[in-house]
Amino acid sequence: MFVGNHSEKEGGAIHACAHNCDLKLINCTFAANTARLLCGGICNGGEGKTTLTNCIVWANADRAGTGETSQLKFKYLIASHACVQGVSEPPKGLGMFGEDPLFAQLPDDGGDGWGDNPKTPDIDEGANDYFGDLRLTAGSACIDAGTEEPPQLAGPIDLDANNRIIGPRIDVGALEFQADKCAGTYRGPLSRQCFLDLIQ
Ligand SMILES: [Ca+2]
Ligand SMILES: [Ca+2]
Ligand SMILES: [Ca+2]
Repeated sequence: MFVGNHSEKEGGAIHACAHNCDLKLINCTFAANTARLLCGGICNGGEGKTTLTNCIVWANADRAGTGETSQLKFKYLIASHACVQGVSEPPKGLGMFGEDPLFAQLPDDGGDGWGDNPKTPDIDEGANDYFGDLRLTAGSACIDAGTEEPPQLAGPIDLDANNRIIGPRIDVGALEFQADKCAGTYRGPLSRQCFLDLIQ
């Protein structure tokens, strides 16, 4: 899980700047990372391959906004079942889809960036950072949308220590959707068992 990281140059979440660096990313979530210049998400600036399997790359931002190029920068990409914001149509988008993952709560940097800016010693810009809740909610296109065979490196449990696979297939992202632990606001069709606390 990579959230709320910032780069003053490129690659807010990851910047692989070595000449020949292969990145292999499996069942990771990259959300709301920022770069002052290019690519708030994952930047592989060299000749190496970027392999993206069952990953979410969403709401990362650079000076151009939050489109596809603000999420990923690469020379060679092998994508499979990857949810990437702003992804363009195939063939460029092969292996990727661009539906909103419907996180429970989006991160929010409070409008003044992530972390404390050392150039303003009187203000702690990190005090208002909120890293969100990046669990999937009902109706998310990432639920059961991972590879047919779960990658071996995904392991038996997710980042919340719940079973890595619930339902017919592994989910896309770092956290498997928990049908009986839905949190936050209901935003999708009621297609599976889901318990909500209703105030009124
Ligand atoms: Ca902040
Ligand atoms: Ca400061
Ligand atoms: Ca699943």
